[in-house]
Amino acid sequence: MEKSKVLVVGGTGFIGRRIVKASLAQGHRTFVLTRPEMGMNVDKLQLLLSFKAQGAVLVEASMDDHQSLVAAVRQANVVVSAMAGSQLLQQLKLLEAIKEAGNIQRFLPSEFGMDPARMGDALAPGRVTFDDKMVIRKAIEEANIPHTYVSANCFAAKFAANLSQIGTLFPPKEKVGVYGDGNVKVVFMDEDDAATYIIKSIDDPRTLNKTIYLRPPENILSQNELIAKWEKLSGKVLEKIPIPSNEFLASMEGADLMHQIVVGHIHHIFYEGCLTNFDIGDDEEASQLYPEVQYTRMDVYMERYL
Ligand code: GFR
Repeated sequence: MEKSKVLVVGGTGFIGRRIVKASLAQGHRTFVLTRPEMGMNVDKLQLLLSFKAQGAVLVEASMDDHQSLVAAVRQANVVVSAMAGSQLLQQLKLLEAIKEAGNIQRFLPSEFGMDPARMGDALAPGRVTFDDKMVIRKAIEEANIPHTYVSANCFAAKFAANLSQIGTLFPPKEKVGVYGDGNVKVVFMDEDDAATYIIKSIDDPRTLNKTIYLRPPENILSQNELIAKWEKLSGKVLEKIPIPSNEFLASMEGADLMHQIVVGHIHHIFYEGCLTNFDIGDDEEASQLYPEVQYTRMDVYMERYL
């Protein structure tokens, strides 16, 4: 059987660029949408040129030009969207193009975090991202578009390296804030591994019309376990500052919008345990589907920060 052809939308973003690389690495003919909305972002342009040099085909289209999107979609069998959180609803336009093109065998909308279907009671203002993702899911299902939803949990660059401290990407040097008792289980993912699993799932009949959770067993860790791994690596013991739930939530008051969003998300993940407080049931777990993937453990991931 011929390998599916993949169109990546949002291919220059944090996760999208890794999806492009994984698609090329797994031998798929890979198309990357280039949008005039990019404007003068020269870093994005140069990244696109590097994809082209690696064999990807750049396809020009605009979210505001339906026919250009239809033409782009017609070149592929699979569409993977990694559009940014602020652009999620623009995927409705992409979906219109997929409907008209009629050739798409699988659509993966931009998700790649918590499972939005489980976030119906999420806190404002952070809940907008889950609400938008559910709008897209509803439109996909109403149009009977074959799909796969990927819940990729916590990307390590944003949640492991910083020991989940807000507002920094570096490991803390002296003190670390601990959410509650620090024992709630969270799932951390190497971003490149996430992209590898995402591309593996695109033409797998077992993932058709399902949610696939990236939950490799050795990366299911509590914040305390994550901190202990870093302490062992760095040879330095950190001072632990416990943050009670009510105190943490109170820090939202009067804070800027971005901070309120982050606090809400962290509360769901580290106090409520929204990534691990359910069984996967009839859906699928990636490391079980693809045991051949040697996923990155968090101690190995964090070595680069030493
Ligand atoms: C841990 O510190 C931060 C984390 C930070 O200082 C700034 C941003 C982040 C987070 C965002 C918090 O709102 O990076 C991703 C985002 C949290 C988020 C996680 C949003 C939606 C999700 O589905 C998700 O799944 C784990």
